[in-house]
Amino acid sequence: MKNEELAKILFEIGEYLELENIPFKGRAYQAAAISIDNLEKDIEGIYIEEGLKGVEKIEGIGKSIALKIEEFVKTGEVKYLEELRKSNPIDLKNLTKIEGLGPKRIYFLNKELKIRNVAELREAISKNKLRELKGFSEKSEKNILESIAFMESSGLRFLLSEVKEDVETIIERLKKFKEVKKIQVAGSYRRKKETVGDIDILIASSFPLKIMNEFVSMPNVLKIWSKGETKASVRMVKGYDVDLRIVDINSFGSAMQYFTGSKEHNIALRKLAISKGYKLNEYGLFKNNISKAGKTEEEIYNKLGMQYICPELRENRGEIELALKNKLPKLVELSDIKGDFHTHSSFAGTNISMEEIIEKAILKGYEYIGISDHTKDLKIENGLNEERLLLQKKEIKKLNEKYSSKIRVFHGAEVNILKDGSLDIKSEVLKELDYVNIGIHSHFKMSKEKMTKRILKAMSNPYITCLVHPTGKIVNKRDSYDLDLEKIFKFAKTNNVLLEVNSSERLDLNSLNIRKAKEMGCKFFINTDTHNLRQLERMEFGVNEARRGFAEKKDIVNTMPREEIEKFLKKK
Ligand code: DGT
Ligand code: CA
Ligand code: CA
Repeated sequence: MKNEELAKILFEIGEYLELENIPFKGRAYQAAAISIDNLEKDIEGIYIEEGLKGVEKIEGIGKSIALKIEEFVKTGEVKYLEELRKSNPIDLKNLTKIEGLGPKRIYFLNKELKIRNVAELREAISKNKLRELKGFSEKSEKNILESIAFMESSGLRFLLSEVKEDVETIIERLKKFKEVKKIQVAGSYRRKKETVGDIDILIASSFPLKIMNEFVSMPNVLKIWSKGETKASVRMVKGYDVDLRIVDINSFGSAMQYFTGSKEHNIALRKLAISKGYKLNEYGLFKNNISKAGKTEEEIYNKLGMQYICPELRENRGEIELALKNKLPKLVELSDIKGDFHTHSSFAGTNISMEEIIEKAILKGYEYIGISDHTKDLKIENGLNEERLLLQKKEIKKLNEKYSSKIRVFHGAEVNILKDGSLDIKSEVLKELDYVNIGIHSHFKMSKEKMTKRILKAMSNPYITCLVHPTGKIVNKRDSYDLDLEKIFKFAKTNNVLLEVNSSERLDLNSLNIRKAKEMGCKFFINTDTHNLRQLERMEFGVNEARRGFAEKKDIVNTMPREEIEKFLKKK
């Protein structure tokens, strides 16, 4: 039922209207919100059966609010709220999240101290300004600060790699109960987004009570936000939330479809369903109130006359149109990857020997592995100079003899792009390597023009194989440098320089850039940037990004079999 979601929207509209000092209208929206929240019937059902007239019959709902409800049922959103949010300088959405602050007090703070957002509120408190106001005290200042801190910590998004193990443990644990018929993770986690806000778990069961109890008493639950018959939400010790929903097995597919999102994908899909005479919601796909599909996601997409869309593509970025035309790309898979071209050995700065890297790569079933230590400008990593690179070449030759029947070892390096775009290793030595990665590790702040020129100059060296972590971004830590990526992609295409999809917390290139580069004809390495043996396992996170970027096997060079890639690298 969408009643709850609609009630929230109406309530927020009411809050804005109160804030704009139109209390009468504001209260009308809030009364409507309460009325919708208390409704026993599904508002969508009422609208579909009885139209606008039926909606107007609901207590407290007049013509103008009924029209908003109609818009919501049809499109999943109410534009009026977006307009209010945009036109109003006060960040009500975030300010009302603070404990003890409702619209009235926020309005008061805005009038007295011109506070518009959380940052300005914190600033005012730091100057002890709130305690001077009627209804506020030193104590309430302290409470507000605490609440802001909490809110900000919960506003953090987590890398998929940070939560993956925990999520798998939770699933394993809940799976054991015989009452659980099906269990799956939905939401952004299933779409394999680079970061997730919270984790959404879906269970099919006819005995929700028992499962709810088990869920909220799992180890590492810090706080229980809510626990109902079919819905619960908890905060885990690490700081993220897990939402659980229990549904009927017959609508498990439609619930998965709905809760996998993204919201944008769902809104577009629902519109499409309506245009074909269906109604789509988390309970199923209906025609004239008769269920036509819902047990599996596949049957829903098929009934709508389209290919199944895998979760990674569900962002409403053209995937629906492609699926309707039967033209979705066949995305690259983790099992397509035959080697890794970004690993750091103890020959330079790490604790893992080349042998260890090679043996782990053999265990993973790779056909080849590249060793790419840092070069001399990177002193903290004990970067290699020309002489030591040549020494390493001899070592790798021996290793290739030792492991020849099992794997091919490629000798590379991660060469620094210096401030002026030159490289810190001479071309005569670069020529001796099997491949050359280049990347930026210093002087991040430069004008867009200079930075672009710097990278293009480095890429123009004829021995370069791949530009690694092209934008310099690190998720949750550092923004990308100012850069004309289109120029870089164009140059990469014409000069046969690969672009890296780095699987570490950099996730660079990210999905949007991968897609753009692919459309411009670029090819990629997906690499792990391994500094310890465990990190050799993080290839999947780069593959996720590539998939979200519509990349296919043919776009990713390290899916080539050994002989083919040997030829490819020789050409350089
Ligand atoms: P997150 O948690 O911020 O990383 O992102 P999601 O996509 O996991 O979002 P979440 O956890 O708020 O909701 C899970 C899914 O439920 C979402 O992807 C789609 C569906 N959903 C949630 N709210 C709405 C909504 O207002 N309208 C529609 N159509 N779907 C929604
Ligand atoms: Ca989520
Ligand atoms: Ca959620």
